[in-house]
Amino acid sequence: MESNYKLVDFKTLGDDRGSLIAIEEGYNAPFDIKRVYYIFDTKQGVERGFHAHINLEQIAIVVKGSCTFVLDDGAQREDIKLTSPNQGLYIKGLIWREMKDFSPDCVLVVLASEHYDESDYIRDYDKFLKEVKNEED
Ligand code: T46
Repeated sequence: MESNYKLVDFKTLGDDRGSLIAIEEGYNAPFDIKRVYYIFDTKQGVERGFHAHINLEQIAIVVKGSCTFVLDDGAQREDIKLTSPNQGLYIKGLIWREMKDFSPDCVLVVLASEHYDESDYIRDYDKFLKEVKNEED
């Protein structure tokens, strides 16, 4: 089965003035981008997330600093540390996510395929496991 998350590399454009990365829907973003949000000034020791989404597709990019995503597909958990604006973490559907180890300067930008909709969130881990099982049956 194809994984519901993967790291994607972005081509760095630039010249002697510095670097630039462009993300365009249908090119290096595999969905229509309806929403952009960013997380910054995260206090030391804070952990965020602790939910899954039913349908949402997202690309998370650390444009400055670093943080770690813990991704859980209901069978396995994996830590993915994001440290570079050249890489994005693509996540779709039923993946439980937690974010931790934010550096004080971390700016985490997220591109999303849908407008904000609280009904797309599963914030209870047991409910998430049940949804994964339903999807498999
Ligand atoms: C995700 C991870 C990576 C809005 O009003 N609009 C928005 O677009 C978002 C993303 C959040 N909110 C409100 C909802 C909450 O009252 O902002 C507050 C904080 O959101 P939340 O606690 O869901 O933040 P995180 O960091 O736990 O999760 C966020 C995204 O919500 C989520 O989709 O995948 O980042």
